[in-house]
Amino acid sequence: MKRVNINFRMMLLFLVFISPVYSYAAGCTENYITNGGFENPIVPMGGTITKDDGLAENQEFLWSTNAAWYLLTDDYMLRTEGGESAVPPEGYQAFYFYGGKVYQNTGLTVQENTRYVLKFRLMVSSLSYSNHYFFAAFENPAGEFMTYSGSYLPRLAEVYQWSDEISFIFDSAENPSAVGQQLVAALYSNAFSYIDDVKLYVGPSGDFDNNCIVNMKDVSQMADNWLVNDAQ
Ligand SMILES: [Ca+2]
Ligand SMILES: [Ca+2]
Repeated sequence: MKRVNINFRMMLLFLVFISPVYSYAAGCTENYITNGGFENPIVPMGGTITKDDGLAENQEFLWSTNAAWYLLTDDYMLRTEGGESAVPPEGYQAFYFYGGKVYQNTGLTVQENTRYVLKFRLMVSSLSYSNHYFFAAFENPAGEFMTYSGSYLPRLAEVYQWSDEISFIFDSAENPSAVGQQLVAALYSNAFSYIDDVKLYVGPSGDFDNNCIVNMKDVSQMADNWLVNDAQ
């Protein structure tokens, strides 16, 4: 919450006090990522499909008709459980890539005062290079960032161990210039990275506890973060 600024705090207070219950009509439970578990196309159990197996003819491509992901990467592989790696946290398959980005056009247009929460699980096979990074971004179709995270790699204590669910949050109230643009969710890495269980949820600005309603509980959570961060 370090990037929460004064204007955003005031906007949240306005939402809470002027309209006592600000709920989000679209609901917060719909997942806007397609094939976020990388279960399509199906890989024979114990096997892999690699770049050399003809998944793609070009470096950048639509992975398959129903798979929804686009890749811009040096190397990648769709893999199942087994081998030296940990069991995927969702389903049987996970995705591995090295260098570049994996991204999906969500089909959403950024709305005013809306909160976009991208969730995913991450695993790496090496932590030995200090210049390795893995970060998430929301961007437009031209690849221009609306916002991006810091690297998540420092959080990972061990190799071949899936992270807990990571949440990357973009609140359009903090970047009004993004409103009206198509929303692309992207994951960038130059490490040997495995990802699985990618999801995107949409809710109202300031809904810190993700219950789809902005009320005093969110204000108190914001205040807690405010005090913690301002004390650092
Ligand atoms: Ca999976
Ligand atoms: Ca809430």
